[in-house]
Amino acid sequence: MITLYTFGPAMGLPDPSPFVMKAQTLLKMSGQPYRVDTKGFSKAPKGKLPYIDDDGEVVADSTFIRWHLEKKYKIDFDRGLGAEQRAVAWAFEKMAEDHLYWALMDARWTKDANFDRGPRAFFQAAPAPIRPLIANMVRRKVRGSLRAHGIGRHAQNEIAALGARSVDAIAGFLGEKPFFMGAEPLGVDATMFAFTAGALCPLFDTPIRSAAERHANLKGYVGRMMERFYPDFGRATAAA
Ligand SMILES: N[C@@H](CCC(=O)N[C@@H](CS)C(=O)NCC(=O)O)C(=O)O
Repeated sequence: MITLYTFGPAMGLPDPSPFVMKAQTLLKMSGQPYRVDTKGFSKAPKGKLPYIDDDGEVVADSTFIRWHLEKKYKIDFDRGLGAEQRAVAWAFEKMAEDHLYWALMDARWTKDANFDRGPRAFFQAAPAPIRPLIANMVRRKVRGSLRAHGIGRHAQNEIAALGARSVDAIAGFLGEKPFFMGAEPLGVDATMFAFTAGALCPLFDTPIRSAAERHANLKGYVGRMMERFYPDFGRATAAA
């Protein structure tokens, strides 16, 4: 049985991490049985979630999880795509993961009001007297990562403009198609869904969210993916 290590539902999303949502959606697409464990962060082999334990074989990183599922269970998450479409799918995934992700991190972690509405809750388990210290320490670490990436050297409005441009690109390529590459969801949809849902997250006040909300096709797409892969969660969130 596969165990997927996650943060657990938060911020109105199946998981606050788009990488965890991507891995979980890939597992759902694979049809393999799996269970979720929200207590594995401290043992994460690369210091990040997600990772899986597949009968003793530990695989860290959402892309390596995908490759593991493809190899071990003979799944082609790109089935039906030609070389050009596979290249487009890969390029969009990496745009979301290595570019849009950082713009979303900047919006969630460096803007005080957004931090208070979202990430601050991660520190609830820490003892009250040191909670603000830990939260500030982790925020400093995130700022350091943003600077090391490079995007953190820009002004907040410049970062948001870059993120919004990626959201526009996702909306432009999706167009009127039901899923990213056509009529049926493929591996790239796990990523596009996760990051688009993150961009649309109503908790956060950000120009990236405003950019995403201007695209009706993105909202429809997230709704379709939610209905297909997280029907109970989607309905419960809509009711709330
Ligand atoms: N390349 C990794 C990225 C995973 C990642 O960045 N996870 C974040 C959550 S979104 C994390 O665990 N961060 C904790 C940390 O950096 O301390 C993947 O595809 O799985």
